[in-house]
Amino acid sequence: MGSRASSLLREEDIEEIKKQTGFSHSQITRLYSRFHSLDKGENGALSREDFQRIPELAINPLGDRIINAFFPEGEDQVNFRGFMRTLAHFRPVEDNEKNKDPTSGEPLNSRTNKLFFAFQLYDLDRDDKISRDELLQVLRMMVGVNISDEQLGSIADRTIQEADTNGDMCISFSEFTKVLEKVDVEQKMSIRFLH
Ligand SMILES: [Ca+2]
Ligand SMILES: [Ca+2]
Repeated sequence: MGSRASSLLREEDIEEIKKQTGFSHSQITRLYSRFHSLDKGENGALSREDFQRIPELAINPLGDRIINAFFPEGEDQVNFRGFMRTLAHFRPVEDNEKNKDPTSGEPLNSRTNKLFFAFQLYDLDRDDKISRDELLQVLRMMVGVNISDEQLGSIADRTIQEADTNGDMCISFSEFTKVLEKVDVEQKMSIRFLH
């Protein structure tokens, strides 16, 4: 099983994914076997149902939103490269990356990219703003049923009031960034991948 999976991944593909995502060679081959075992259709791509079999996502209140983030707009399949690009946002920032050559481009796991990933979980219509309604939807998913609509509404209003500096009653990405200025996003949005 394992050898069959890794034989489908060519050495040059691994090198390219390594460059693009910062994952190590062994992480890529390990994630490839995971990808392969989730790929029930055995067509080299994952569907939404394939993702729903990942227990960590099945129990996450934002699981569906996170699953959505793996799919390019309008598509219902994601290949291994796309899978790895999305996962790369959750790669912890290693010490040796902190003073990297700035000309090599912004890595997918940078603070800004992690924040933008989180922002997009809210911005369902992708108009680059979080509206009150979009915020409410996420709040409702996170808090469950033990809180009234009225209470949720006032949490949403307060959050927007605090974040909204240009007075359009929506939260832009820069307003979002400002609110989370003091939050350790790098640490909160990281998953430990085995080396
Ligand atoms: Ca929006
Ligand atoms: Ca605003």
